[in-house]
Amino acid sequence: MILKVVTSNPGKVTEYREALSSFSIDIEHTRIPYDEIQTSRLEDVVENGMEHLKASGLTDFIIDDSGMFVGALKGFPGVYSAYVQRTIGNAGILRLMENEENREANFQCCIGCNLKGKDIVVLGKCDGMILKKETGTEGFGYDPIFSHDGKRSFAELPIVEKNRVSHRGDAVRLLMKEIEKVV
Ligand code: ITT
Repeated sequence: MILKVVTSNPGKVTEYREALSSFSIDIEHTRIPYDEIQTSRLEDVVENGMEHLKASGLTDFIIDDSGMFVGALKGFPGVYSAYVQRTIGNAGILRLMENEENREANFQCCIGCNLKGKDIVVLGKCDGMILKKETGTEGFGYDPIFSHDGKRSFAELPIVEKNRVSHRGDAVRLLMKEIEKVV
């Protein structure tokens, strides 16, 4: 089976390729821009994106909208994670978290999958914390400042290990349970 992963982020593609290879699903990186509506729910962004892509004739694809939600910042950057990463970046988040003892944060990944004419939407989660400094060189985005175990950042984990514990890995496992019902 081949699934197109529609994203501008090559880091996501690498993670999907690794996570789905054990299910004999091949990944085709597809870059088609689609509007990301401004809303407080990742699922709304994904459902809207799927409608847009299906209307353009695309089938058998995955899209992914993810966000990092920081407790002490009342869930910020959350659905604004892409904009915040592009503007203030990891250094900006660390500045906002200076002198903050509550480091609790979570990552969420919403996957929308269109397969054999059916739509599946799942939400994966990973609880963790914001580190005090950037660490590691793997991964992308917020990986150097996010840790699931308080010890190593996501950017210090080999991809197989990140997929085992991450929001995206969790979402893929939920997705596979649903795909098994469709195929
Ligand atoms: P597409 O929307 O084109 O798929 P994007 O990178 O804009 O790519 P998102 O909107 O889902 O993706 O991501 C929001 C931000 O969160 C963005 O800056 C990502 O780099 C970051 N992000 C998403 N998943 C992440 C992960 O697993 N680790 C670290 N940062 C992540």
